[in-house]
Amino acid sequence: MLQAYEKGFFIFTLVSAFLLMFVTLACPPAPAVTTPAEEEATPEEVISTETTVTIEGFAFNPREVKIKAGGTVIWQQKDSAPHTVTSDDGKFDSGSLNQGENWSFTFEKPGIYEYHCRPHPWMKAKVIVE
Ligand SMILES: [Cu+2]
Repeated sequence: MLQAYEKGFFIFTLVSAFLLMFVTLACPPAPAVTTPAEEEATPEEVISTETTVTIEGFAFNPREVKIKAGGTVIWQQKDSAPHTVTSDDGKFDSGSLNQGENWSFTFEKPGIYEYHCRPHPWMKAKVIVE
């Protein structure tokens, strides 16, 4: 009687130990904890594939935009005077844009694309394609 009780207790202990081990192994590892300091240490610059430049007050705003290769820049013409978006080296030209008109251009290759406005050559800006 006592022997049978001891045997049962032994098996119970063995099964319990096995179950505990199984549960421990089956649990997924705790997620890695990243501190805010670590996240700030490796900043990744987010470069858009589409951005907008406003033409207003005889100026391009912003004067410098950055996009990914294959990305598109949209110009929104808000001045009463007509303006153009004209590449300094002839790669693109919007033609005359009147107030309220938009024009867009897709930049396939990385590089720095400087442009100006034909009627107002002092209006200068650039697109950086990465
Ligand atoms: Cu202009």
